[in-house]
Amino acid sequence: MMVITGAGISAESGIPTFRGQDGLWQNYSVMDLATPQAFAANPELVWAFYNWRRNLISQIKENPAHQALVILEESLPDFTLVTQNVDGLHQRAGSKNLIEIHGNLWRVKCSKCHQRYIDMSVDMGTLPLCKCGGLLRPDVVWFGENLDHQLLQRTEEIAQKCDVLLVIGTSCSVYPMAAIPMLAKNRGAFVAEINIEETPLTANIDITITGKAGEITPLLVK
Ligand code: BV8
Ligand code: ZN
Repeated sequence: MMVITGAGISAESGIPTFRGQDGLWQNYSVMDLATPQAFAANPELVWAFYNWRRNLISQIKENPAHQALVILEESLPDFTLVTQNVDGLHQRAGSKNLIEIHGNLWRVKCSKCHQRYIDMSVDMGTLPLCKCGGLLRPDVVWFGENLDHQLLQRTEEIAQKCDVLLVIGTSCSVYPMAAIPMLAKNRGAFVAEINIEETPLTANIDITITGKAGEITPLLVK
């Protein structure tokens, strides 16, 4: 079994989605902030955005959907969870076989020596520096940046061999991840989605369960 999750699975924890009406941050679009160009032009603004998210996530809890996926993983012989989220909630809930395909905002990497490490501070200041003096950045995949090649390859392999794929809380609008569900479908997987609204997948997959991830996922797992 393979599960793919997006921002919708964290919505009931209180983290705004990227495309919801609540939007993510004041009147900036993530597309303006989650890019290497934005970071080069205005690192303080981009760090203010990520510190705002760190602060928000540190105050909220993972929800029944995250927890249900941990139970599902424990009850199946072969289970992989691929998340597009960078909030770290799946890890916090206890998911083990987890691929964080777009990185994790609790990990930072140095623009100079490329060292990566976890830093759980809720506010890293406007221009956090590495021990080597280089400017630190969130270790997430920004728009226009390539995904980690190994992780993407592993994700494609699993999509091609899984029997069942469950897609939860993603608008399937960000590539290359958006193409993964149909890759599984075209290789014979049974594909289901849980979402509060239709997505580009809805017309092409086996089952769409319309509802909130925090309510549906635990029922499905039971
Ligand atoms: C790449 C980390 C090669 C950052 C993220 C033009 C120029 C440059 C690139 C492009 C371009 N045109 C297209 C591209 C490619 C681009 C892309 O796909 N753009 C889209 C917008 C068209 N992709 C990339 O740039 C990727 N890299 O392609 O490299 C390359 C190199 C150079 C030039 C070109 C290509 C990198 C993509 C990764 C970006 N990083 N995150 C951070 O988060 O800080 S993506 C970020 O947005 C999230 O991680 C997530 O993946 C995505 C949001 O998607 P969702 O998770 O689906 O969330 P969304 O809000 O959209 O939807 C929520 C869903 O939940 C909805 O369906 C809603 O109905 C549902 N929902 C809500 N509540 C609930 C619910 N469901 C259930 N229960 C609920 N309660
Ligand atoms: Zn460094």
